[in-house]
This record gives sequence, structure tokens and C-alpha cells, in this order.
Amino acid sequence: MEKTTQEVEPKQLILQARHITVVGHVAPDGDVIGSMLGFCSVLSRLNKECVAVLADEVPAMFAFLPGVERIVVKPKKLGPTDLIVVLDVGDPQRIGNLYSDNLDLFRAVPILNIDHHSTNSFATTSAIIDTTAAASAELIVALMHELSVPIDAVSAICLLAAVVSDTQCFRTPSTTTRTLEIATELMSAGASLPWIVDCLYKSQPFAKMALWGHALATIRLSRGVVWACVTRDAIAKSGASIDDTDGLVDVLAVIKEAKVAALFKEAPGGATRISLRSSGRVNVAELASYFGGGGHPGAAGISLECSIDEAQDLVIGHINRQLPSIEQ
Ligand SMILES: [Mn+2]
Repeated sequence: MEKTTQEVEPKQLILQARHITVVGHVAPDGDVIGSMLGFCSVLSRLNKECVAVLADEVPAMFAFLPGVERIVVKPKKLGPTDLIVVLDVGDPQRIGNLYSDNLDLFRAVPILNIDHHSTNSFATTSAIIDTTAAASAELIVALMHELSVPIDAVSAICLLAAVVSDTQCFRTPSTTTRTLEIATELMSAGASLPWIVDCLYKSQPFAKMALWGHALATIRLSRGVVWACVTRDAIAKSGASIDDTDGLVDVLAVIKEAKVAALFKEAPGGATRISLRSSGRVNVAELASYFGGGGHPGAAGISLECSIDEAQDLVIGHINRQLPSIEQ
């Protein structure tokens, strides 16, 4: 899908507003956090009052991002605002209880949707949705150009970290010449690529690798699907947190036999979260949407209200049945 812009111009919505609330998705990743920070820096330079909010804590690995302490986590209620910007968010459920707890506000003020997910179904006042962008941060850079706001070093660091995270260091098929051009522009504006790569990838806590050890011991292969499990028990034993599973599914996806890689995680409250990755020939967003999940063709997620054992039976069974017909 090419870029779609609905009736109300995003630029006009932004310029007309004074107080802007930027909302990201649950289980925040590098793209949403970096894009929110970069965008808020743009807004403050346009003299807007800007608040960035998340329903979940910022994982410790992103603590190096300048301005990250200004993100408001788990607010009881969203404050008065003239415009809500939902960033890197495919549907209202992805912002968690921030949506359900503030329904009146979401109905009362204009909403601008900035996203690159192929499964975007968030009906909003205005939208910048470009599924050819490798990261939402690419859309923020384009918006900066449109608003004639020069890129400063602080937002360059946040936005480059976002691009590096969502492309796994420029390795995903979503990486384009435009991605590299934007990275060049951000480096020229003062962001150090080697420093960002060190911060993101060479600062792994011991507990995280201990957890990966437990998870990799559960690895299984069935007809092109490789999967592993992270139980609450393994998290407790290793002294890690559920955020420490970040990146693990990508390790499963490098296995030669894996057409699809899946990581099953026991979430608090008896639910199971599943991350899916494709070797490139299978659209995992389609597989995820069968279970009410979503994402990109190459990377998607599902959340099921059932035990990790039941979730494996359901999801692996479904993929095994589907694979022969959907493999390209
Ligand atoms: Mn993203």
C-alpha cells in the first residue's frame, strides 16, 4: 500500500493544535519510543505543549535515549488536549487501557494516526500510513521536512535508534534506499550509528542471556515451524523480566529449517503472548490475524487468553495446516 492521507491534512491538524498528546503501543519497542521522542522534540520546537504517553513501562534497554524520562507511563487519565497522535499503532487495542480509560477524550478530539503497519485498522480524523516505510521514524522525518523543522542532534539520535531497532540494524527486507538515506541524514545531524548499535545490542544483561538459555532448551521443530517457550518459572529462575525476551524470536528465525519462527511467552494473568517471524516466504501478519493479532508480513504478534500449552497447540496446529497452501 502506498502512502494514504485522509481528508484533513496532518500538517494542518498539528499546526492548529496547542496541546498534543502522543500515544504509543503496549509492549513499547525501539521504533515507538524513538519516534515519540523525535516527534515531541519537533512539536516543542513548533511551540506546542506535548505529552508522550505509554500504557507500559519503557524497557531498561532504551534508557539511553535522550528525553526518555519525559515519557509518562500508565497515566490514570489523559489530560486535556487538542489533538491525539497515535504512533506506530495498528488498532485501538494496541494502546491498551489508555484507549478504554479515555474513550470520551478519543471521541471528542481529532486523532492523527502515523503508522507503517500493514494491518492498520484505526479509524482516525487524519492519517499518515505508509506500509513501505521500514519504521514509523521514517514518517516522522518526512513530517519534519514538511513542517520545515530542522533535525537537531537529540531527535536524530532517537529517530536513528528507532530505525536501527525496527530494521534490526538494516537487515530486514523492509529496509530500502530511503531508509538508508534517512539514516545518512540523521547521522549528518549528529547521531552516532556505532554508539546507538552499542547501546542497543552490546549492552545485554547476564540475566537476559540466562533466560534465553532456558528458552532455547525448549526449542522444537515441526514441518517448517520452529518455536520455543518462555515460562514465568524460567523468568523467575534467571532473574530476568518478560522484556528480556526481546530479540529472542529473531534468533529462532535464523534457523535454516524455519519457515516460521514463534516464541510463546507466559504473560501475567494467565494469557500467552506469541511473537511470529517469517523467513520471507510466509506472511505471518495473515497467520496472526486469524487469532486477532497483527503486524507486518515478516513480523507479527498474537495475544491469547489461554495457557502456554493450549496456545502452542492452537497456533502451531494452525500454522502447520496453513503452511502448505500459503508458502510463496
Ligand atoms: Mn514500527
